[in-house]
Amino acid sequence: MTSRTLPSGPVAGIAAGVLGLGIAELIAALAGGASPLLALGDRVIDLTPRWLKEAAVATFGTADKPILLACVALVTLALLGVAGALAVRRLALGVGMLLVLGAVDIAALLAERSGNGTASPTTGTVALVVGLAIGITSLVILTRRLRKQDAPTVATTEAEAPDGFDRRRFLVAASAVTAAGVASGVGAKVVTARRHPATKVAIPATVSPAAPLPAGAELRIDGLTPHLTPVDDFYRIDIALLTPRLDVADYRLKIHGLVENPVELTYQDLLAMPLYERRVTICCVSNEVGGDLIGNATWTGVRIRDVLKRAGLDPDADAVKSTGADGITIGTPLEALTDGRDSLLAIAQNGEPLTREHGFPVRMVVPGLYGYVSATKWLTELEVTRFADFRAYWTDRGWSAEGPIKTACRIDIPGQETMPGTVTVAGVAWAQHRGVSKVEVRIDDGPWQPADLAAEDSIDTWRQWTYRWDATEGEHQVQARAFDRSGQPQTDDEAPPAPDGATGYPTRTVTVG
Ligand SMILES: Nc1nc2c(c(=O)[nH]1)N[C@H]1C(S)=C(S)[C@@H](COP(=O)(O)O)O[C@H]1N2
Ligand SMILES: [Mo]
Repeated sequence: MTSRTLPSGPVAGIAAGVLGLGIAELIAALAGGASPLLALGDRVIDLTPRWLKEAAVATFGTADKPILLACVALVTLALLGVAGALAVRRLALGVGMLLVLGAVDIAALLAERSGNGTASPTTGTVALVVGLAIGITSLVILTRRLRKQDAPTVATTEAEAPDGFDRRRFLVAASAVTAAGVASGVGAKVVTARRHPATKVAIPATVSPAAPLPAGAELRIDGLTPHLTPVDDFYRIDIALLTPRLDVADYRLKIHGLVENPVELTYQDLLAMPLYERRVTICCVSNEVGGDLIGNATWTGVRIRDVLKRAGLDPDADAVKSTGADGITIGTPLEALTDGRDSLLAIAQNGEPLTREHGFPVRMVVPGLYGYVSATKWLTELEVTRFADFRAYWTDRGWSAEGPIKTACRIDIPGQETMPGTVTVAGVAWAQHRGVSKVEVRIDDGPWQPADLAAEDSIDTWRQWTYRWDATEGEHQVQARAFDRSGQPQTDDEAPPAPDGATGYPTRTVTVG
């Protein structure tokens, strides 16, 4: 579309809207308010039906959030264009539409949870109202010459434009307004990043370092998942677009509920307790068979049982309901936190303080349980309670209250094509807190053959495996299955992730030639 045929009404609407939103974002960022755009995105996530969410995650993986934001932005731009077109016909219609869009965003902002350390929804709302006023003013000015005095004629192209309309001047003005809006938006991003620099904290020495990695636990095969997952490659699952930004200076962890004496711990209090370092593989319940929503890291932190002991447990309790600053609630069996496994309030991942994405400053890590029932990030509260007395974020949405990780494995190599001859089949297998005792491979529904296992790191981590396959030309099906230490193989029942974890053999169709 050339500048000649660009319809002026929509151009004016989009320019005015971008300016208003940009200013709103900038004021919100400067004043510590919640972002109007992210609030809208969060409401869309909340209102999205579960089947659509699952389809989005299945299709886009962890890119689902940026794609969602892009969709929200596109729809918003389209609606702004409509508002501009309406404003040319009748100003009141265009302004009315902007007011409706603003009202929707205000509703989204007010529904935003203002947890410990997250930006204020009220301040975000004030910022949006200012932005809205500026947007409406810009719309009035930009479309002024496009409206005929008394005839509600459509005047969208130069030929139809009313007298006194200078298209070149209009486009210059619209571009300047849009540019100012974009600049404000970029400014908002910069301000937010500056305001919350990655907090520097030093992790004290641990009383119990992780055991050295056994020789032979890391097979170093090209294409095989490394035993330790770098933090930057670690999968991420968040319910919210607004990643909480907590400050260690005013961080408080409340431990209350069925306890003898409620406790409140600061970050310094936690650092002063004995720190343990352990390698634990955590996994998402949404992980499909063969999926990559799983990662292994060295976690450093305080044992949850030590913290609970400080508060003193009521014998009636059977669960801990934890809360994250993003508003999530997670229910964990008390037993998994006290039975002797190394359940941690982690403050570091792979030797570095947690990143904001992975729960800075404190998160839970519980060997053997899916993340949605155990791995609370941005942890602010532990309420000792009973499963009968509460529901958590995901159980409210149909997922099981308890989520032990199911024995499973993944085939990393070969890919879908390979050369004939000896081919290395390799992958990882996991059965957290039970341990992997065996992996088997079969080709084209033939007999199961034992794979070679890497040395075992611990029963709480995954284990690499390899198998040498004499591949002949043609299309073949490669399958694998893992066994836990009790000798129990993973099930071949094919089940989707909901409600308590996917099952079935990972299968790769390989073309050899
Ligand atoms: N506060 C908070 N904690 C959370 C979540 C979340 O959305 N908010 N997601 C959970 C889920 S479903 C999983 S699988 C793990 C993922 O942790 P990661 O993002 O560090 O990999 O965190 C869990 N803890
Ligand atoms: Mo998850």
